[in-house]
Amino acid sequence: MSPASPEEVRSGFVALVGRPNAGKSTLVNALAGEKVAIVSDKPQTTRHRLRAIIDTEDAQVVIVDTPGLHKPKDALGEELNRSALMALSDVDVACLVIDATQPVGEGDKWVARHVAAARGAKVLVLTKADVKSRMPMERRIAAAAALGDFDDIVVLSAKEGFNVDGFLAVVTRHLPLGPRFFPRDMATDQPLAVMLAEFVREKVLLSTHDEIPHAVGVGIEDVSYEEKNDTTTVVAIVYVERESQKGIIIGKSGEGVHRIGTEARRDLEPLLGTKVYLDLQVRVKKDWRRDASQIRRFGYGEGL
Ligand SMILES: Nc1nc2c(ncn2[C@@H]2O[C@H](COP(=O)(O)OP(=O)(O)OP(=O)(O)O)[C@@H](O)[C@H]2O)c(=O)[nH]1
Ligand SMILES: [Mg+2]
Repeated sequence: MSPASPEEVRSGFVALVGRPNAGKSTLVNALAGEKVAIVSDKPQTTRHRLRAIIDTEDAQVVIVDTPGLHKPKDALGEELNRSALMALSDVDVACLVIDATQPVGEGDKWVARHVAAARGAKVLVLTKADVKSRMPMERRIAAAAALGDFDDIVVLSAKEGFNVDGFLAVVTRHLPLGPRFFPRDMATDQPLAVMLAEFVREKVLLSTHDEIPHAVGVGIEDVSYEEKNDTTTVVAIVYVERESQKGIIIGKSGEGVHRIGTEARRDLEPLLGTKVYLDLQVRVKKDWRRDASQIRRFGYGEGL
């Protein structure tokens, strides 16, 4: 192979696909070295495709995070799956991300078939290697490896940072030589308003249970900066599907929404680099998850 010219680096796109909760977004953040994707213990946390750009001296790896593939129950679920599968259509490397703590199931087989049909190299990634399990790791690897024909298999823990660099080295090897696709200092392709909305939604996910996390959509209504006190005012609307859900989020004497606001501000301030005043309102938008135009308005799935 001829040596790279100064402008040429290993560059290309690497998609992470897998079942909900496998640890895709946690891996994206570990690779980026900063928070670009939201993470929670609730399935279907990620609702749109997003790119994190990992730039080094001799490579630019664009990691594509996707919504977890699952059996859809509504228009939102269908849109999330569509967006994840579309991400596979034109990447240099397709990674099947499996939670090593869970038995391999029918859902994984279904995802694996889509990965097999992708054009690029195929990498199997077993995450959560830090979690102790009665089944030895060799058997867990063997069960996952039977899902397809993989160019490489990587075992890692995004939470502990174990073998995250190893993963990056493996996928980089599969990328062609070429120009960088993005500016070198760009961490993600997500617009600021999307990140603000997602960071707020993460805090709602972390503080709610049962059906509520899935019923929540967040929109940013206004962002304005005031130099005098170096403060950005963010007006965010948390939408739910029912009055009862609204009450639960707001909580007794507004405690719930207050806590969400405090936690969200902690993430928004480093993102904006200013103090933040967060005006958080909760509104009902009945059955929005069945309304394709509303799903698009939130920017979920393929977005606007
Ligand atoms: N112990 C451990 N937990 C992890 C690891 N990676 C992710 N998790 C946890 O697994 C849960 C799901 O992580 P996410 O990164 O949101 O999973 P995801 O695959 O992006 O999920 P969706 O967006 O719903 O498809 C969270 O509670 C994470 O903290 C890991 O390496 N070790
Ligand atoms: Mg995710």
